[in-house]
Amino acid sequence: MTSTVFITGATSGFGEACARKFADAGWSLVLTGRREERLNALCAELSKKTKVHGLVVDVRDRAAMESAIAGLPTEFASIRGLINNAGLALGVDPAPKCDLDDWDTMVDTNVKGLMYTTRLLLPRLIAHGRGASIINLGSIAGNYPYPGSHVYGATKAFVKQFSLNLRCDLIGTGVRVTNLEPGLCESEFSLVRFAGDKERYDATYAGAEAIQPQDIADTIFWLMTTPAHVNVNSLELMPVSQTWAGFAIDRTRG
Ligand code: NDP
Ligand code: 8X3
Repeated sequence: MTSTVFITGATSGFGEACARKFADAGWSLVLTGRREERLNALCAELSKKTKVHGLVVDVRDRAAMESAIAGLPTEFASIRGLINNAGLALGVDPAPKCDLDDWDTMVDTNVKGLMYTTRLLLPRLIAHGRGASIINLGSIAGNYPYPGSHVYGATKAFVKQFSLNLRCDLIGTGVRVTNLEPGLCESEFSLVRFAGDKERYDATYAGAEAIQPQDIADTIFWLMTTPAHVNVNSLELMPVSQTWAGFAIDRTRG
């Protein structure tokens, strides 16, 4: 039987690269995103290679997620892989300058959206059993603090602990869970974070040889196709150019 992968946030970046990668490998796809035009164009393109079902849905909308998943056509009903990828960062200002609406949006998307998708698909993943996988898009921001990360990093720390905790509850089901923790990757992520500021976007990646969405898609494909008895709990990736900057010290105190 053909395997089906459910990818949230397939309209750009990692999600889109994953859709292409899994389509090339002959998997069936359920693709989600809010931008209807982009999603439809991708579905139309990939349906020349494999079976594709597009869902224009906002992961923050619990009722819409419930009905989209409940209404999956029979041929897409059995899910072997879930890529919980939809997510975003908004801003890098220090916490006292932040807009609470932005914080709400990050929590609603990165935490609650991921939570809804996971819970709604768990019965299908468990029914698939051995060989099924959940790949959650965490981040280095969930592992290390940096200025301006505040709520974004905290949402990714949630993703890390949720992933580990899920493993406990999925014992005996055969369903695997991985928290994938990338560092600097080139995608629209930074355009969204910098509210469309292309100059800041360009400066972020200049000379850094950042990880590309294709690198992430290759990694996720590998994670989902490792032998069924192997679970990669966490996997942190950085471009070679990226390391740590050390601790900050306030020297105005004496
Ligand atoms: P992109 O901005 O390129 O893609 C984000 C995707 O998420 C889009 O398809 C977007 O689709 C979707 N999305 C955002 N909000 C919602 C929502 N409310 N409902 C449904 N879909 C939504 O970013 P990346 O591909 O780089 O990021 C993917 C994931 O990887 C994110 O979780 C991010 O935090 C994480 N990550 C990114 C890193 C990076 O440096 N790029 C590093 C580490 C982790 P649409 O707007 O159409 O809804
Ligand atoms: C995205 C990576 O370093 O911008 O999660 O937080 S970082």
